[in-house]
Amino acid sequence: MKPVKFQGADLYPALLDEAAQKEIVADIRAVTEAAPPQRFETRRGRRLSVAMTSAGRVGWISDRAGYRYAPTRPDGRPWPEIPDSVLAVWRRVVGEDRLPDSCLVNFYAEGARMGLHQDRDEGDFSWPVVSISLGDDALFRVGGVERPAPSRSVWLRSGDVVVLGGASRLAFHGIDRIRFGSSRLLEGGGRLNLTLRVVERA
Ligand SMILES: O=C(O)CCC(=O)C(=O)O
Ligand SMILES: [Mn+2]
Repeated sequence: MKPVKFQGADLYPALLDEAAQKEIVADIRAVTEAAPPQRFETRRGRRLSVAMTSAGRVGWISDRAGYRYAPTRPDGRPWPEIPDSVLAVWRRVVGEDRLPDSCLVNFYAEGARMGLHQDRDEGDFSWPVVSISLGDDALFRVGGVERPAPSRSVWLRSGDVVVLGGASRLAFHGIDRIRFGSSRLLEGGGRLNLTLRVVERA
């Protein structure tokens, strides 16, 4: 499938059919049962509205010491493995040469959002960031590599995949809001976003 360009990012609308989405949701449920998502605190003591957990060799955490990738969960245990159904999406849009070592699992309940930011804590920006949308629609905003660059937003739907690579790898992006209850994929509503990244330099 050929992607659509949006603000330099590659957008694959409806890349995942319903069966593929359901398989991923079931596999991610096993991840969240082993490592329950939590609303991390920021350095300033604010709680993020998005609940997060991770799979893979390293996971993203935040606390009063700041945010970072960590080889273990806050309770000291390792992160669950990235499910094959999720790695299969990376294989389709990036290839086999290198697989991601981190999968951030973001859960957006009603009212959750994510401010404009860059993904820049990884050791190797030559690999793209692959983001999988599941569940409720989300208004995704993408700007430029410099913060003042104009930004535009697009509604992402369940099964859509976005790749931030090349010139867009360090583009500012965020989620303005979700349309709570717009999808029936997740029991109880909400949005699940999986963000695959190569964190460790080869
Ligand atoms: O939820 C999304 O679509 C974006 C998530 C994101 O940008 C991140 O976790 O860094
Ligand atoms: Mn991001």
